[in-house]
Amino acid sequence: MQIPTVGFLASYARLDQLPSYSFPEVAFAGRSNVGKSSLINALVFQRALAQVSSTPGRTRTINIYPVNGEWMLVDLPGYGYAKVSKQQRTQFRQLLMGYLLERPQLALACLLVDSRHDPTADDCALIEELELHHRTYAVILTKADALSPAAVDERHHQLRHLVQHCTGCVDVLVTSARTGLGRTQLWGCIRRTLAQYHHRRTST
Ligand SMILES: Nc1nc2c(ncn2[C@@H]2O[C@H](COP(=O)(O)OP(=O)(O)OP(=O)(O)O)[C@@H](O)[C@H]2O)c(=O)[nH]1
Ligand SMILES: [Mg+2]
Repeated sequence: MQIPTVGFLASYARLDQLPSYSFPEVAFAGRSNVGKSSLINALVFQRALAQVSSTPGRTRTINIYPVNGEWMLVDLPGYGYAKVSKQQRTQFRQLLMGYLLERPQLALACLLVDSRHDPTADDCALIEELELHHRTYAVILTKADALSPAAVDERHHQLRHLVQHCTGCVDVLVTSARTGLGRTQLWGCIRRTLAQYHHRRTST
């Protein structure tokens, strides 16, 4: 695979600060500590493009990374982190949901779910919201290296079953940022979705 050219555009703490270009965006969302920033780094073969931390709640802004001058990778703040104030949690949630449900440039939302655990109530609520808003999304299981292949298969089956009637879900993928598992499949999913996004825009 050709190594992509990736940069850093900026971090945004407010929705009204986001740029209004015509580049499509692929965003990584999911509960705090699920591995969003790590998977972004693995996807583009970088060690420290997006900040990774063992402390949950690390990513607090919307961070945008241009890829090959063609599209934007977007790292989002995580949800479900208990150790922030109620006011901060509401703020993060408004930023996240405002972005995921209303951003016109969003071509694909990658919803990351920890393969070691059942999807949380927040994960399921987000899937419902994405469906209601007719967004295109993929469910991405993370940290598959931490489980046996049989347990990963079981979780994969569970998540495919969960979204079997969802019209906006284009894929359910198994990944590990640590081993690179699923990277090729994730690239395939992104390429297909971007092609469809361009097709939709030029045919309307
Ligand atoms: N075993 C394993 N651990 C991982 C993997 N990906 C991430 N981690 C670990 O999970 C922790 C959180 O990773 P991050 O990438 O910072 O997670 P995040 O979702 O961006 O977290 P927030 O920004 O806090 O929402 C770190 O300790 C990572 O080393 C993986 O594929 N396998
Ligand atoms: Mg992060």
